[in-house]
Amino acid sequence: VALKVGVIGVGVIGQDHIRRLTTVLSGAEVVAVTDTDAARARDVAAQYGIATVHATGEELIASVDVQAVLVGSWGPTHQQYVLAAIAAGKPVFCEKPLATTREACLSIVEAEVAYGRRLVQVGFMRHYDPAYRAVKDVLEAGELGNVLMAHCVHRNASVTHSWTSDMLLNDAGLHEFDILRWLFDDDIVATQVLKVRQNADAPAGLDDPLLVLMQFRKGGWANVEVTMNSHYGYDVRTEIVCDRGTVALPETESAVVKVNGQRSFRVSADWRERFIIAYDIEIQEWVNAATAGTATGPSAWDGYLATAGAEAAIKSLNTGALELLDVQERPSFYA
Ligand code: NAD
Ligand code: ISE
Repeated sequence: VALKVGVIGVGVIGQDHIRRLTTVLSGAEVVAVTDTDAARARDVAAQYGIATVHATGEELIASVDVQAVLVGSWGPTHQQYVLAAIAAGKPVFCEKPLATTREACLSIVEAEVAYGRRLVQVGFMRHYDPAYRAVKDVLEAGELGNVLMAHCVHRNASVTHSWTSDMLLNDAGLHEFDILRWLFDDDIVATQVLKVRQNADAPAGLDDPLLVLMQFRKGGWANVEVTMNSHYGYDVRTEIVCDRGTVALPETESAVVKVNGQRSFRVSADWRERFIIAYDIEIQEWVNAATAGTATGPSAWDGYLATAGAEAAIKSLNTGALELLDVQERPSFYA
C-alpha cells in the first residue's frame, strides 16, 4: 500500500519532488498539497491528479489522509511545519534549511528527542549523490589516512536581484557546512569569510563571490569558494587532501568529447540537473523509511549544526574575524 504524502509548498522544488514521487519513485502517493499561493496549489493538484488542496499547512498535517509530510516552502516557514508534524507523530522530510536560526533548529531537535523516535529527515541531497558517496567510501576505506584539508567550489550560473550576501552562506553555502562535516567525519568549530573583489555582473551590494574557511575539531581546514554568477553553469567541486593522497569529485558526470584539438563536456545548468539522481535516491529512501515508521539520512541534529555554521559565517562576514560556532552538546539520541 502506498504511503500517503502531503506536500507543503509547491514552488520549484516542491513541484520537482511531486513529479518524482508521482512519476519516478515507488511506494508513495501524493494525496494533498497546500501553498500560500492557492492558485498555484490548485494548478499543481490538477496537473498531478492530487485529491485535496488544503488551506493551510497545519490543516494538511492534521488530515487523517496524510501519513507523511514533505515541506518544500520557504525556509522561514519550516520550523512551524516540522514542529506540527512531530506533534502529530508523522514522518517529515524538510527541505534545507531545517530552520533559519540556530534556536529554531534547536526547538525541532528538542521536540524530536522528547517524542522519542526519529521523524525528521533534512534535504541535504548531496549525501545521496553517487559521486559524493564514492568520495566518502574512499575516505572510509582508510588507505589515504587522515583528512587534512578540502578545496571546494560551489558555483551557480546566476541569481535574481532578491539575493543577499547572507544567502551565499545560509542558502548555497549551507550545503558545504553540512557535507564537509560528513566527509571529514568531524565537527566544524570555527569559520571565517573573506570578501573578494566583486563580480562585475553581481547586483550592487551583493558580496559575490565569497571565500569561506572552516576549521575542524581535529585540526583540519576547508576552503570553499561560493559564487552566484559564474555565467557558464552550475559547478560543485570538492577535493579532499589526506595523509597519503587525495580524493575528488569527478569533473563531470557527462560524456567527454574530443574533437578538433579540443576536449569538452557539458556543465550542468543548475542544481536540478546536477543532483537529479541524488534527489531521486534521497526521496525514495525517505519514503522507504517513513513507510517503516522511522527516518534515516541527514537528521535534525545535522540541520542544526549546518545552520549554526552558516550563522557563524554571517557573523564573520560582518566582523571579518574567525568566528567560533556556538553549539550545544550532541544529545545521545543522535549518536
Ligand atoms: P520557491 O519560491 O520556488 O517555492 C516556495 C513555495 O513555498 C512558493 O510556492 C510559496 O508560495 C510557498 N510558501 C511560502 N510560504 C508558505 C507557507 N507559509 N505555507 C505554504 N507554502 C508557502 O522556492 P524553492 O526554490 O522551491 O525553495 C523552497 C525550499 O527548498 C527552500 O527552503 C530552499 O532552500 C529549498 N531548496 C533546496 C534545494 C536543494 O538543493 N536541496 C534546491 C532548491 C531549493
Ligand atoms: C539552492 O537552494 C540549493 O539548495 C542548491 O543546492 C544550491 O546549489 C543553490 O545555490 C541554492 O540556491
